[in-house]
Amino acid sequence: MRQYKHDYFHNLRKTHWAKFWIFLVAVLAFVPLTLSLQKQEPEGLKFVAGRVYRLIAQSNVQWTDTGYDVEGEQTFSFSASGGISLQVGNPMAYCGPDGYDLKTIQQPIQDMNIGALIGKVVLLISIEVDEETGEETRNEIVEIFYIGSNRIVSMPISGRLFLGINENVAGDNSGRFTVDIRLIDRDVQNIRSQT
Ligand SMILES: [Ca+2]
Repeated sequence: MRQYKHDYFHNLRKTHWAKFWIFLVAVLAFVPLTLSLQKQEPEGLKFVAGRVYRLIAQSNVQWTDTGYDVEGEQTFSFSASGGISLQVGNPMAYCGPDGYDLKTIQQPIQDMNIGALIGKVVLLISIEVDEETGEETRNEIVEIFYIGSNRIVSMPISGRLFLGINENVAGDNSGRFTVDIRLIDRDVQNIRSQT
């Protein structure tokens, strides 16, 4: 009887351990499965203070990804040149980085000239991929700001820097702006503000 009792509890304990291991394996198998549903994007390039970077803003797409990441509060000087047409074949629709002397409600920044150089910073929170359709949903915070031909801008948030044209219908445009951008050194900024 005593022996039977011992075997009984021993087997019971073994069953519990077996259940535990099955549970653990199931959990470990599930973790990479859920992680694969959250896509990651590679980090962008970083600006080094004081250096001048020459970037391009294409006019026939609304936004050009610069490939660079910025940090909130970083201050940059922008200097842009070049010319674009806001409507191919229309010689009147030509403008430089300050834009065309017209403001419409159908443009990203409504109180600035149409066609002007603008920028945006996109902070990606997550990319969720629908398992069945493969469709991606990007959860992101977007801040748009004005640049024009010459301006110093403090970044509103951290994220990927895009350059764009202050116009919604970009498909019929031609040309591009050349944009020289320089990260202003924080120490130099501090010295300037103290003097
Ligand atoms: Ca256009």
